[in-house]
Amino acid sequence: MDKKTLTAKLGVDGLCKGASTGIKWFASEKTKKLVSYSPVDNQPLGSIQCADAGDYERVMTAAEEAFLKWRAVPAPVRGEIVRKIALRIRENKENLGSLVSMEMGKILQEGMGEVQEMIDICDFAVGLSRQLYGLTMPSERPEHRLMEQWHPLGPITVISAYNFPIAVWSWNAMIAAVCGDVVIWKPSSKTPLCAIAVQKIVAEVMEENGMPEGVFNLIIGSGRDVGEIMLEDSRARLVSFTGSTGIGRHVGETVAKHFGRAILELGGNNAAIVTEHADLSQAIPGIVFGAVGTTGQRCTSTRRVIVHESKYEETVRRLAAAYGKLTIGDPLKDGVHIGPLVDAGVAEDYVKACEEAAAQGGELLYGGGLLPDLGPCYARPAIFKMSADMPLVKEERFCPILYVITYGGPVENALDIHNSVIHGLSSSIFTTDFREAEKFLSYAGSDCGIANVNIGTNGAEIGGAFGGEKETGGGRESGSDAWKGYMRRQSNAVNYSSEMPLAQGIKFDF
Ligand code: UN1
Repeated sequence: MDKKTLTAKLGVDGLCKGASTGIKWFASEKTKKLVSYSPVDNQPLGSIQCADAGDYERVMTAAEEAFLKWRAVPAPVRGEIVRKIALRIRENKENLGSLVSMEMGKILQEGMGEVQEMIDICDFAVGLSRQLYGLTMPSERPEHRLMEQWHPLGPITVISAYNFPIAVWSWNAMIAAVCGDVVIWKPSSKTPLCAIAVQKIVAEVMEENGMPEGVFNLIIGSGRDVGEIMLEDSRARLVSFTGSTGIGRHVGETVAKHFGRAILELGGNNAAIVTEHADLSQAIPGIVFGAVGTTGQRCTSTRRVIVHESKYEETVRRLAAAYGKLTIGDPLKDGVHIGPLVDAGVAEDYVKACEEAAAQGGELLYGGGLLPDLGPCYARPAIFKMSADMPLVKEERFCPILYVITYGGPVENALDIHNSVIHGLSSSIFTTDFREAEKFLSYAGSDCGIANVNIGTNGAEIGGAFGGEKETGGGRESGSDAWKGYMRRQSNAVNYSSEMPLAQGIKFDF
């Protein structure tokens, strides 16, 4: 489908307004217009009249009002609404997946995969809506009941990044919605149209089902006009932020000042360990997809390969051969493996990263450089041989540059290198030796939030809690019991005796 037809179909053609409380859209006349460019052909895809502080206030007021109604809807009924949202997203899977590809640049397969993640988290949330369990505990006092309940938290803010323009919102918003929270979404200014398209689909379902305006809200505006205000606003009880460690630190500090909660999904410097017992027929495809999938722009992308010296030659030969077979080009075309980077700025960062790798003594093993004939955002992925102590290896660069580092001796030596970076998001080990695998998974193994065996670092399923340690921020979202972060826990003690005994056996007679 051509650009025009697709954007018209999804209602993101023409000048879109930057704020929405559901089916209502509005935006200040005074703000700048934001033009969204497609990195595929470097042409404008659409434009937005940005929201300002006044628009944010209107959104937050609607959200607060909606919260009082939404929290009163029984959780399984909220789940039923989410089920209907999932059905509508299913109907729009191809359109949304294509828009993600056009606006962000990831290949259509991955664009569709992203929409699939949305569908999956909706389905998960539907089941969850009947399982927001609290525990009951035996009371130490006679004829007393001790239990806990989970209550809706309030309005929450989701600030998402360009690399997963819609899925990350859904992991937060669909869980938050069944929990009874209302959501204000601030998407990346690099991918606003994807957010508008999703907001429209969701708003339609809410309207059709007679649900209040203000449960799902969208705000597109600059950091200066709305971003800071959102972070400082204590009415938002939780801020879920996905982005860089640098900005995440500021988000965490600002939210902490008003004792808000923050879920921080920040950078990663994810490594795959390839041991002397690795099956390279698994390791190579896992590493290749990990390093060049999404053109290296996932938080979970593989940045480092820590390979046993006995496997170095073969690993490098096979990696280079695999890279040589990859097709770079229009992400919407069949057979293309690598689309463009999101914009020319990131392409420039990539060139700089390659220059730094070489300047620090890295040896270029494959690729590197931009492909200007295809457009300003296309790049050929690079593999460098590096040593673990080179400064660049300790940093996250959000582009398809892969560092191969060797280790000798037992797997513990690989683990030392593995854990020597500031981030702690995702990790993997390729081995057929169960002792090595178990060491990697043990308390003395990987220090990351995600640790995989014979699977690459990226492509986590929604069923697990997603997030990481250290300067990755510590937050968890998506599956498992991550829902607890979106609710308010309350411990309850109930006395059904006619006495008034105190806990801890205290006597306080008068
Ligand atoms: C991200 O890069 O911000 O695990 C999220 C993965 C995806 C999500 C990545 N499910 O690679």
